[in-house]
Parts: sequence; structure tokens; C-alpha cells
Amino acid sequence: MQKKFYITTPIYYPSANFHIGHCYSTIIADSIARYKRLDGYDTYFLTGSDEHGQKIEKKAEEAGLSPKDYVDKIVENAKDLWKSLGITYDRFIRTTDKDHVEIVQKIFKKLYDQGDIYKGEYKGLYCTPCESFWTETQLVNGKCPDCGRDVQEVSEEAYFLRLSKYQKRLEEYIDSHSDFILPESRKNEMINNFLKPGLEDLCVSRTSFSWGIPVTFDEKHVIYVWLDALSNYITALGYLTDDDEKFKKYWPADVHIVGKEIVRFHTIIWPIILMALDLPLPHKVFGHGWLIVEGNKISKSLGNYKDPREYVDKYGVDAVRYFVLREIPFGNDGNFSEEALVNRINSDLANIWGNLVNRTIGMANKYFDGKVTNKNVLENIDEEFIEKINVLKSNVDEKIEGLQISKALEDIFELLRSSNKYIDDVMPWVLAKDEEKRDYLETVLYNIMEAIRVTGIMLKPFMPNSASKVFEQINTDKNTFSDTKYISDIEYDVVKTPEPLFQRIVYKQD
Ligand code: ME8
Repeated sequence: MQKKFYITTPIYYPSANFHIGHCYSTIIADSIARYKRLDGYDTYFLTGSDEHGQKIEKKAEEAGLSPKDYVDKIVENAKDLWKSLGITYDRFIRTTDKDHVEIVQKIFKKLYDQGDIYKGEYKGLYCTPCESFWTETQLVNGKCPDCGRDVQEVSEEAYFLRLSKYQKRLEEYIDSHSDFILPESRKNEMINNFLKPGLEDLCVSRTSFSWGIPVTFDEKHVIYVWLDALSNYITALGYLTDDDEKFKKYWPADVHIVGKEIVRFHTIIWPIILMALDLPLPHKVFGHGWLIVEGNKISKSLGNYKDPREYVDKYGVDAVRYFVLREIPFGNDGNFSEEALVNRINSDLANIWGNLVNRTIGMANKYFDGKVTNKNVLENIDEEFIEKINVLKSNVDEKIEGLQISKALEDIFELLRSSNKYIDDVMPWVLAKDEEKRDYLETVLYNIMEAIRVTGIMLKPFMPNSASKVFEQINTDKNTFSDTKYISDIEYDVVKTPEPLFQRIVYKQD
């Protein structure tokens, strides 16, 4: 049976001001989804928008629109941005979608009927920008510990979810599933900051505003936006409906990709909701770091904001994808500047990848009129090189499994770098002067073609357009994930005038 793979991004608050940092969760999820699809998995990739809550209600009011009109207007912006970044999602869920709304209402009712949600009174502190409840002791200098802004005192009748009832089960689960929260540092943070002090029951409804999913049996309450939002991962698949084939096939998720500030919701609240619903938990929650600019998050007010589409138009989608994937190491923050983006394009994409393809096609044309076959004349150096080609896929598989995307790219670029070094060591231009070395020269070029072919396949999930350019230039249909070992009998016939994959760029500040 074909193996399945289910991956999700966070669903974004609709915004007209998405910045390059926002794109990371989605580009990383897209690359992994593409990887798994190419690797033969029946893959489902979910993204979408998180449209309810007080924050959106306020913004709509400021814009003089109803919340629905406001979100309708700007959600297209997200879809357009994802299109420009080549994001291959299977569904874009909106939490205002009818099916989602109805299922969330059923989930709430089910949890209420079985006693996991109960009615009480909420007295406490609320951060509206984060849509988060806090206790006095969790505040940092009296402000929201996540965003540093003021919190408001709220006091209202509310429904509560019994987090405390499931605390022990969750602790045991985290303990016995070492891959559930990645990276390890985030796991420790969750245990020490939230589980050890003890979980308090969570307020899961609000009455002081109305932009949310109504509680069916008590209509003055709307469902807490995070309960609504987190449920998207199962509502999108038809959970609790007659059409639940996708749910049966894809749940549990293989990985939820989330930014580090929302790991808490995904590894404490979400698993407890799932336990209460008697559903299996996702296999992995990956809390990635942020793209930051000179120590700050990117924002319009700080003046370090540009629409990501400007970078795509200027430098190409693959360069933008590569930059964010490569620059944010596993779980850590990465730095963004346009200059750093240009440096990456020059140092890795143009100088290593582009240059290798270009010079190899040039030599194939110069020495063999573009036609290169394997003459099987191998010395130690060639055998070592071939071995590097043969181990690439399994090395990269391992990194993808551990969600170490930046390291996966390093592995692939290491082979590209080794290929350039192999050329410099073997010096085809010297071999070309010796008639007796013709077969060896052709074998060497063949080996390099193989490295270009295999790295081209492996780079497809990350930089799909440039990878297909490689295959247009080297003309082979051995370009699938089952062709990632050295093949010895391809008859290469390359293009006459290779088009550079990437142009070197001289950086000029605007
Ligand atoms: O949190 N670098 O939505 P959101 C990297 N609606 N990632 C960044 C970033 C940066 N500079 N800035 C933001 C929400 N992100 C909720 C999710 S899921 C059930 C509900 C990431 O629009 C951020 O970490 O505020 C998060 O993963 C994603 O963008 C969406 O953030």
C-alpha cells in the first residue's frame, strides 16, 4: 500500500502585509510536501487562513468593513503570495468556510456533552494581538510574555476546557515520543515553563465580542479562536462528517510546521483536544525559528518590510525559496537582508550550481560535440566521487526526516562543490590534450553529468524551476526520485548553448 504523508502549516491571520519571514513556515512545508510526493508518498498539504477573533474584528472596524468583507478582501492576498512562491497546497482552508464552522461547533458540543468542556466564569488577563489568556505570574514586567504588549483584564461568563484532566497523559506522551516536539530545546521549554507549573483549565469561549463561531447551545458565546483554528487540521479532512475518507486516510498528521511562538498551542492545547476527542496525536510538531532583521522581527513600522513578491520579481522565486530554507538553521533564527540574499545567490546558486552546469555543458560540447556516454575508465578518485553521488539521497532523506532542511541543502551543495573540485583536480582541459586519454576524459565528463543529474533531482522540491532548467539542458528523462543512484548507461546529448541557471548580481542598495 502507498504510504501517506500529511503536512500542515499554521493558518495565517489574514494580512495585507505579509513579509518574507511569514513565508518561511509555508515554503518549508511546501518543500517537504514536494519531497514526499516525489518520493512516492500519497501526500496531503494543508494551509489556510485564521479569520476569527477579536483582533480581526478590531481591524475590520478600523477599516470600516464587516469582518467577513474585511477577510474576504485580504485573503486573496495570501493566495496570490503563495502562488508567486510556487506553494503546492492541496487545500487552502478558511476558518470561515461553512464545513469548518459546522465541524468546530460539533467538536465543541461533543466535548461539552462528555464533560470535558464546562461552564464557569473567567477572570483574568488577555492579550488581544496574541489572542492569549495569561495568569499574573506568567506576565513579564506586567506585559504579555509573547509580544511584550499590554494585557487587558477580562471578566466574563465562559466555557472551560479541562486541560488539567489530561496533564499526566500528555506528560507521559511527550516523555515516550522523543520526536513529538522538535527541536529538543522547544520540548524542554514546554515541559519547564508550562507543564511543570501545572496546567490550568483553558477558557474556550468569549462573550465580549461576536466575530467567531457561535456555541450552538449558548449563542451569546463564540468559540475561542485557538480552539477554532487548531481544529482546522482535522476539519479540513472531513472529521465528523459523512465524507470523512480523507480524515481516515491522512490523520494523524505526520508533521505540523509552526513558528516557535505557537509551539505551546500545538503541543499542549492541541494534543489535549485530540486526547479528549479520542484521536491519535500528530507524529511531529516542528517549532522553527524566525527570520530576523538586525535583531528585530520584520515589520512595517520598523521600516524593514518589503512585500516578498518584490524579491521574487527581482531575483526569482527559487532564489527566495533557497534563501529562507538555507538561512534558517534547524530551529534557530536566521538573519535577513537583501544583501545577504544577493550574497547567497552569488556564492551558492551562481558560483556553485550554475557554474557547474554551465562549465560541464560547455566541455561536453567542446570535447564531444555534446554527446557523452560512459566509457567506464575509472580511477580511485572517480570511484570516490561516484560513491558521493550514491549516498546523497539517503543522507538527504535522513535530514528531511529530522526536518533539518538547511542541512539537507548543505548536503546537496556539498556534492555540487565536490563536483567543481573533482573537475579542478582531474583537469579535463589537460586530459583533452592527450589523444590516449579520450575515454577517460569522456568518463570523467559522464561522472559529472551524473552528479548534475542526481543533484538536479534532489533540488526539485526546493527550487523546482531551476531544477527543470537543468533537465532541459542535459536532456534526460532519468529525473525521478527512483533515479537518484549513479546510472552507467545514459546517452547524454546536451544543449548547444547552455542558459545560465542564475546570473551573478551586483548588489545596489535602493
Ligand atoms: O500564529 N520568521 O498566525 P500568524 C519566521 N493564526 N516565521 C514567521 C515570522 C518571521 N519573521 N513572522 C511570522 C498565527 N512567522 C495563527 C496560527 S495555527 C492553528 C494558527 C510565522 O499569521 C509564525 O511563526 O501570526 C507562524 O508560524 C506563521 O508565520 C503564521 O503567523
